[in-house]
Amino acid sequence: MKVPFTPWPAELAAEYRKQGYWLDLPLSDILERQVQAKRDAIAVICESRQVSYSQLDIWSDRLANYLQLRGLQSGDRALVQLPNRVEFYVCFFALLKIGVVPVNALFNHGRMDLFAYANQVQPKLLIVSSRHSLFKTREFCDQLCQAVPSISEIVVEGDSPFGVGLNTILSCSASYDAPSIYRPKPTAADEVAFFQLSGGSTGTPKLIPRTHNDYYYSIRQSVAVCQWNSSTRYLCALPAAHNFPLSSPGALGAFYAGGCVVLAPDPSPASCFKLIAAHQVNWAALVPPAVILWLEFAPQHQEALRSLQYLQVGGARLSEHVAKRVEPELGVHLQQVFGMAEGLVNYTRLSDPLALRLRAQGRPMSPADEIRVVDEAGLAVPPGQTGALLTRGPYTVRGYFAAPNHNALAFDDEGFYHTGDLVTVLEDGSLLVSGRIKDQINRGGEKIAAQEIENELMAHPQVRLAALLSVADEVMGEKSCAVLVCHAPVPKTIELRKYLRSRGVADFKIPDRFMFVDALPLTAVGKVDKKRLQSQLTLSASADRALLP
Ligand code: OOB
Repeated sequence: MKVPFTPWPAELAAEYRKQGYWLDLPLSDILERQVQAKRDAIAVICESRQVSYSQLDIWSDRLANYLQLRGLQSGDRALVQLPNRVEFYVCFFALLKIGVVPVNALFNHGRMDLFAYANQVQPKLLIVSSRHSLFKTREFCDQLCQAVPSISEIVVEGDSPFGVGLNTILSCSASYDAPSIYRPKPTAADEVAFFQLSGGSTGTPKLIPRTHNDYYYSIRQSVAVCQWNSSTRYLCALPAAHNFPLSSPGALGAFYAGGCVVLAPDPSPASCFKLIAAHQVNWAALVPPAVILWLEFAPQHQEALRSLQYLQVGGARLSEHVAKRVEPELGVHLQQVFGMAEGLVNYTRLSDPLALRLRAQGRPMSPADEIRVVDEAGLAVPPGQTGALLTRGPYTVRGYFAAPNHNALAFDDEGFYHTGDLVTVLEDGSLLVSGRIKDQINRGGEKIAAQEIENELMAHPQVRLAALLSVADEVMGEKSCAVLVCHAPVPKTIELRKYLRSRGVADFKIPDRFMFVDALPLTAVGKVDKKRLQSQLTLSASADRALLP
């Protein structure tokens, strides 16, 4: 059974093929072509393991065969949550090979997120890691299986008292090598390959169906723009499943170019600097808060960064003040990246003058990316003025998975995706990101949908009204602040945090601050007036006085 998605109009699809954007090749071709071209080259370095392209292929074949023997079929869905280890790519390619469509949850996602994804896609297969606190015992897994009865197969990375061990499958050559059992008819490239995760602004996280054709194009075009080749040694320190380190150009770009991916467990300088030195890394990608940590750490460790030539920064706005320090203090060339899991990715070009690379967040990577910047009435604003960014193109999706009501708001009649970002277009087409109209907090690149947390807070018996807002933070860029109207006795913040955790809210989504007020400003129709509240909060923060009357 095919996974449904909103297709591109037929005449545009034909045009994308004609222009060579869509090649009608499955994403698994990325691995296959390197197995042909340079099978013994190292594809991934993960701790002490140096894994060649052919090893990646053999392992993903074994897992594909195993899953096929267990009855998984093209069109079935999987929920995968793995840390930054080579097993992530093994699973990614194995599932591509048999056409099983995964949601790759980020490793810091919590119970609430996993339930929401599983409920939406009804997976047959769960691939998780016992390195995650939720999967050290079988308790949560049992709850998930009970709530989502479609789950029939559980594979666990790491030592585990439940499920089938991933390493057992990968090392079992006798059972799963013999002439590839799977070799299914290749998945059509205009079908869904996997789901990306939306940063979200609504109550339930939205899933983004990415097709082989559109995603493969975004990878090839990223590789071209960033001029990657087989000498590229890319440090993957951001969560491997995120669109930025996966495809911008990310690990898949490195594989496509025949380069090497060096996996770091996290982006801290303590984890990354020694890996950069040990493996002669020349490209890395970070979110702005990690850049600040690198800048602090660098003076005593300058030697470690000798091989690093390019540093990509994206996921959240990099302040010009921090941007200015990057090249002289880290000795690298800065590239800003403004992308989104829905598609559009903007890069500053390697040849852009420094002043532009410090100021702008890049320009669309494809000549076929269409950009509109509009005012509140939906009318185009002149260049140089700020407006809401809309986009469509050969790798920007036309709809979220199974979300017709939200799609009607997020995509217009002409298929433009309303990104929720406020931008200014410069003369050369570069974009400056100046703000946001979507109800989201961008906490150092990690996105929090305000409504999701407000709903959780309002489920607390003492909370009458809740609004989650963004507050400026020097390191994180933004942090979250919950403004609450409560019944007496007002709950303690420690209790509210505990309560949210007990409901499965991931740590990074727990409000950094709480404020208790008597009333919240309301709009004419009686909804919380978040715009007014946000400006009151911003004003009071800058004047450093009490928040609200
Ligand atoms: C990336 O993807 P998502 O889906 O986690 O988040 C997308 C949103 C954008 O709509 C924008 O609000 C924000 O994150 N954003 C930036 C930014 N890059 C992303 N805001 C300001 N400056 C930037 N450079 O975050 C993502 C996907 C692919 C590549 C890079 C980032």
